[in-house]
This record gives sequence, C-alpha cells and structure tokens, in this order.
Amino acid sequence: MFNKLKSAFKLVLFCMIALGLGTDGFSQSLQEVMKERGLSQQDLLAAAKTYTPSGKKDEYVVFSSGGQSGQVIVYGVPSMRIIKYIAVFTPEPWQGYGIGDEHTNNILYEQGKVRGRTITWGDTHHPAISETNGEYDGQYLFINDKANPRVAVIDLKTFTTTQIVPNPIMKSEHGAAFVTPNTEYVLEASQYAAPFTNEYVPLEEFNEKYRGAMTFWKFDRKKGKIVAKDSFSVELPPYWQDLSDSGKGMSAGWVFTNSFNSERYIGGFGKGTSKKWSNRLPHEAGVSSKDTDYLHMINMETAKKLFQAGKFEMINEHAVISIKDMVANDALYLIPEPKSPHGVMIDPTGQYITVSGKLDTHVSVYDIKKMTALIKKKDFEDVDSYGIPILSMTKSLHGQVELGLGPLHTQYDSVKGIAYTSLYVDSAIAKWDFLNLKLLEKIPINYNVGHLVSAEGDTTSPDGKYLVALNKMSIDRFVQVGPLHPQNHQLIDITPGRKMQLLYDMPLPLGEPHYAVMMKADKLKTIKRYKKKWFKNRVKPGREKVVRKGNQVTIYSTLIRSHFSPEVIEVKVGDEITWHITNLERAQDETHGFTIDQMNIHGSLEPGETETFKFKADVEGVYPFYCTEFCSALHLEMMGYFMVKP
Ligand code: RUQ
Ligand code: CUA
Repeated sequence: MFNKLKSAFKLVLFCMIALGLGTDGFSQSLQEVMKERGLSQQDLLAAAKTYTPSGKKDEYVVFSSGGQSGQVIVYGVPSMRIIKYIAVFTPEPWQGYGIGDEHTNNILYEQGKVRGRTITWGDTHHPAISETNGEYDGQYLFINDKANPRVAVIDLKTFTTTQIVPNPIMKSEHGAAFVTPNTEYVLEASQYAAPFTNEYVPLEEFNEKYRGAMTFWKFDRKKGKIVAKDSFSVELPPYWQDLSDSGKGMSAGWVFTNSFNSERYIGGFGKGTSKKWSNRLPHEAGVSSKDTDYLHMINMETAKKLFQAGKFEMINEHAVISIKDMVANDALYLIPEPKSPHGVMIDPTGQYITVSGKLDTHVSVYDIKKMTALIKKKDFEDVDSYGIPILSMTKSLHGQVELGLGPLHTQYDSVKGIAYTSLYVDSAIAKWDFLNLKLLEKIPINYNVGHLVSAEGDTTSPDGKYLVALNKMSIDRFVQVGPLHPQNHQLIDITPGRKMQLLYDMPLPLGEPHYAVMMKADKLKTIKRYKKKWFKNRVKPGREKVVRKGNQVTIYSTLIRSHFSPEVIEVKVGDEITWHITNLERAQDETHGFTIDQMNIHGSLEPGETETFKFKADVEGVYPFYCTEFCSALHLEMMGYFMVKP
C-alpha cells in the first residue's frame, strides 16, 4: 500500500515538474490543490479525462430525452457540459417556441393537437438520430411523447422542432422513436392497450376490442417530414407493448417490440375502484403472474407490401393492417421472453437480440438465424388467442446470462461481442460478453440506473469509449435542493483493456430523461444563419412599412444592431395585427429577441430569420416593445413604442 502511494506521489511530482507548476512561488502546485480539495489520484485522472479547457470542444454530443419537460437536452462528452435544450412538446420562451409566432405556434398548438385538444407538455422518452446504412448521419432527430401519443421531428441543421405528428389510433405509447437503418420509417409502438377508435368501450371487451399497434411513420428525408398518408400501422394484441428496435444487418426487414401484460390482466386495487373490478389484485401483481411475456417480431417488408396493395382498414383516417392479414402472410410472430421485460436491443451485426426481464436476473440473447429457421420450417410451439404463431423460446435463444438484479437496457461496444446492461435494482452497470455468454465486470452507480448510452452504441459500428448511466435518483449526490432532486447522469470510461472508471456526475434538473443517444460531434452540419429564401414573409431593408386595410394592420419591420424599424407604431383599439419581423444580421450569434410588453409574446430572431406574430390590439394603452437579448452595447436602446389609441 505504502509503496503504491509513494509511486503515485512520485508520478504527481513528476507531472508537476514536467508542467513547471508550483515553481514560481505564486502558482499553486497540483499537490497543494489535491491536498486542499481532498482529491485522490483517481480523481485527478478523472478530472484530466473530462476537463475541457476553454475554447476546446467535446468529441461527442448526447441527445437526451428531457422526460416530463417535453424537451430534448443536449450535452457534450466528455465534459458533460449542457449545450442546449431543444424545445419540442412544451413552450420554451428563450427560443421563442410557442410564445406567439405563427410558425412554432402552428407546430405546437395545431399540428400537436390530440383529438382536438391543445397539449402544452410531453413525456419525452426515446430520441433517435437519423441513420444511413445503420450509422448515425446527424441530419435529424426524432423523439416520442409517451403521454399524448406523438412523434416529433427535429432538424439538426438548426436544432429546432419542425414537425409534430399525433398518432391517430393510439391512446398511449412507448416504443418510439426508433428508426430503420436508412430512416425509411420511424417506429412507434403503443403501450397501454385501448380501442383504436375514440369512443367508450367497456373494459369487459378488453380482449376483443382493445388493441396494441406498431406504427410505421414514413419519413421523407428530402423534405425532412413524416408523410402521414404514406404511413401505416400493424394491429397487435392487447399485450401492452413496450420498447422496440428495428432490425439491421442480419435482421434487417424485421421490427421487434416486447410486451409486459400478455396476461391481459385488469387490476382492481384500491378503495374507490369501480365495483365490477374491485377486490382484484393490483396491476403490478396480475400483470406479472405468468413467467413469460411475448417478444413480437414484425416483418416490415411484408407489412409494406400489404399497405401498398391496399390490404388495410382506415381507422381515424389512418391505414391499419390487421393481425389476420399479417399472420396469413407470414409476417407476425411471438416468442416468449422472461416476464415484464424492459429493453429489446439489437447488436451491431443484427444477429443477436437482447431482452432483459426486469424481474429476472438474466438477460436473454435471441438469435435471428434460429428464429427465421424456425419460421421457415413452420416449427411453431403454439398459437396465441389472436392466431399468431408462437416460436419456441429455447429454440430461439442463443443463451442467457445472469447479470444481476433488475436488468433493463443494453448498449454495445466497439469490441466484438461486448455489451453493457443497466441493472436498476443493483444500481450497477454490467459489462458482459453476449457471444460467449459471460459476465465480465460490474461498476456501481448512484442510484438506480434506467437507460444507459455508449458512444454510437445502438448503431452498426459502436465507438464504445464512453458510457453514460442515466440514473433515476440522485439522493445525496448534490447540494440539497428540496424534496425534488435533479437526475444524475454519470459518465464512465469504458476504454477497452481497462477497468471501467467512473469519471463524472452531472445533475440534470429539467425532467427525468429516459433514453439518450451519443454521436460523434463532427457529424453535425449545423447552419450559422438562416437563408433568406426560407421565409416567405421576409422584410427587406428599406421596405419597412405599416399597411392598414380596415381594421387589419400589417407591420413589416426589421431588426439590426441596435434598432427596430419602424420604432413607433400607432394602431387603434380592436385592430387585428399581423407583425412580420426580420433579423437582418449576418454575424454569427447576433440574435435579437422580440417582445411587446404585457402582450404574452416572445420571439427569438436568429440571424436571417423572419417571424410573424398575429394578435389583437384589444386594450388601449402604451406598450413599449424591446429586444430581449443583450445584443450590443446599445441593446437597451433597441426598443420602440406600440401605441394603441382608443
Ligand atoms: S424507458 S427508463 Cu421509456 Cu427505459 Cu424509461
Ligand atoms: Cu437586439 Cu438587444
């Protein structure tokens, strides 16, 4: 022990001398800092691996779901510095998202409507980066809203939400967003079964009329939009589908989703439960009474052909392919999986499908070669109540490995055969070999890890290197901030050939993230300013004006350091205002903000951008308007008066 300490001390001393630290009598020595802050050599190593000096950029970028905030959180690895929140399902004032401008109001409040209702939040769960040949291409990001079944498209040129698509038949979802290897489709699987139609159907008719589904959202990459009319769903039994993944490589053309209530149980726990359902075991017990649930295997290529051949029923103006048609065309199968699983993740080659049963200590590795061979031979073990053939679990398995308590999600390494699985109950990450089926190493985390993400860990060529544990609780890790604690994302060094090392704790105080994806940062191709041609309402310099037609007043205005043009605008009470506003700046990061005091309007106008605000000047008075970004030395002077005359 003493010898080890001595050599550690020597190493530090050597570093100090080499760096010329602490020699001029003014600078602190590394040793002094270590002593002062109570740091170990391990701590210094971790610091050196994550510290990113001013001006240096991160190698990786993480897109994390923002959970109940309805946003996406973006941070850099290894520094763990938060870089951006992307507004998606929730209004976000700084970005001027859903605070009055026509474009974002339309995305959030019109496109995002669910059954006619405006929704102002989302429960974001799983982000997916667009892929080309199974590799992240850095063009688009997709994310789902579990609470109000929707999928959003984010353009990574601008890091802004460009589309929200509600699911017409689901009442609850979870298995989204996952993309096929060339982003032809964005997948969305339902969660709690419900009728596809919108009317009341009694729970007694659960088995007959409640359903799950897998939606295939067609993505038009050129337009950067999901095309609803080219999209369809496959009907599934009411088994409460959970997470999904798209096949790739050897499993390309197949899509997988697991489930956790193949019992089709309806609980009746708690006083106040309606009489018909009372005195039954709670959901948590009934839903996990069988030892196995079903992994669903959907043939996407066949489903696509059935859709193109018109073999579907229109429900809520959305094409749904029936279980019957899928089965008749050998395109839908079930395979038993350990009960109440959480993740289904496919290895980089596409051959091995890993499922973790939360209540089992094992992870199960299925082999697509074995599964498709069984299908070919029509070697089925059974048929479920909906006529879907069931493959044998033992014959489909490559094997099982005991990893620990509460295995959830799996990510892959650059080294062949190596995977990492989060263990919720154990509060640990397990490194294991899914080819030779053995546990290699475990590292404890604090506390109760949900998902985990390794660098490009769900692509056809993972980078490994870094792993982040997305922990569900932080308890005592940070300065205490009351009963609601931040989340804790822990960065772990997973460089091959070394022991896993915990490097960094990052609090995330915006919501509870679920999945995250980590991409090489140099794949991003963002723009610095908006192109003029993107905006039909663009106001050219010198063409500013105010035009009145009856009580319709249209304002054409511009912004440039450090003034609005026009600066004083007079209207009459009751006028309907349309205010076009263009930021004429070309310089990078010269954003101007726009608000009219007391009008509940805010816009963020980035260089080159035009926005349009529509509102009624309904109350007479004097309304200063101003730029809300400190854009120049004369930023405070960047204001005007909006006068509403009686
Ligand atoms: S899920 S951990 Cu959507 Cu795994 Cu939450
Ligand atoms: Cu423009 Cu402040």
